[in-house]
Amino acid sequence: MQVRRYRASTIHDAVNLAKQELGPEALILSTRKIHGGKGGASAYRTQAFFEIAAMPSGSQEAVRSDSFTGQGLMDERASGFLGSLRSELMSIKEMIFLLSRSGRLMEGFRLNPEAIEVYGRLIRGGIAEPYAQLFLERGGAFEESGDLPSKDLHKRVFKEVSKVIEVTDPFSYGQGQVISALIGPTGVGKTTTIAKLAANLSLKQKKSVGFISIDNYRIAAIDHLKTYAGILGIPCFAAFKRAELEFALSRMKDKDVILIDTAGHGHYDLERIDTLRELIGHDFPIRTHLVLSTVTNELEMECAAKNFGRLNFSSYIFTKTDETRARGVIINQLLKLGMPISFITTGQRVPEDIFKATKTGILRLLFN
Ligand SMILES: Nc1nc2c(ncn2[C@@H]2O[C@H](COP(=O)(O)OP(=O)(O)O)[C@@H](O)[C@H]2O)c(=O)[nH]1
Ligand SMILES: [Mg+2]
Repeated sequence: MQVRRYRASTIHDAVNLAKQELGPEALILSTRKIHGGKGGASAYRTQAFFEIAAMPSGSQEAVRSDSFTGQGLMDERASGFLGSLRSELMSIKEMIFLLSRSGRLMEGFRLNPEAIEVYGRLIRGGIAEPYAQLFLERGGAFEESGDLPSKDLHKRVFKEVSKVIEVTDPFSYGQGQVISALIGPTGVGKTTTIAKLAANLSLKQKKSVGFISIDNYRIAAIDHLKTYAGILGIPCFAAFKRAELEFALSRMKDKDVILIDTAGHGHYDLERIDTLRELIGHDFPIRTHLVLSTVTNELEMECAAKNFGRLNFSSYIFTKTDETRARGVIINQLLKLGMPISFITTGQRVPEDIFKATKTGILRLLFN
């Protein structure tokens, strides 16, 4: 099958022409901007226009022989591009998706065709477009000399991603008792995460653990925590007021770790967030950790982080990573509001579906 070329004043129009003729799954082999004035189709003599090379999907063999004999239409860069296409098998649909988001990256993609594959992985992983571009640039993807094998480019770019990830272990602060409160919007998985943490701390690490619930707005919610407390043999106190919190803490001062479950607040409900701050934000040595679900809309996530910031949280816990492939929202959030990550949860099973945040663990979650 011959490689065909399509010209139009925009890339989208050229892609559409190819799609009409070769079908929706056609493969885009190369794209280039041609500046008007030097011949070419008369309609484009004075203006810049775009030219794409495309072929129907499933005809890679034919193209490979084209490039071996030198009779094909691809230049060196296009065949490099084809290499990345072979591994990714991008359909026109996917290319349109990438091109529509890439804007000025097109020039960079032509300089280094491998970059498009890496870019595709970042975008499909949920990393926002400007950040994907930032990571590519930091990884040297668009430098003329950066014609390194794709594997190296992946490595360099992922290394740049890993540089923005900061991790922390809330349960290794000094020698004394650790008191951790999980805060965050309703339904993100706070209570479930507390149960997972408690099971791992008490069963695996042999630490003594206590629970406090200050879920004072939904009275039934304490039952949820109490159920886990019963199963794990962990004491559980309810505390709605400062005196009750003081009492609970004094009763459990011999525990290695106290985990505090809090009411799920609407993150716009600043009044309730402030009530919680009044209760736990004073002289108690309580560290707060913000629980965010990775399936939450990103603007909402950002807003939740800002509003719960009133409680001076010291780490993020990201939940429900099993429910999305776009886990790059974690990186987007870190770039917007930098803060270390302590834990990631990966499902509903207690206690299995949780892991302590590490740079490699998070990279694996994002790109494997
Ligand atoms: N798929 C998935 N579901 C989770 C995860 N963590 C919690 N959940 C579920 O999310 C729902 C709300 O959890 P819950 O702990 O009650 O949230 P809370 O309101 O923040 O305390 C429950 O059905 C949990 O089983 C997770 O990592 N993955
Ligand atoms: Mg709860």
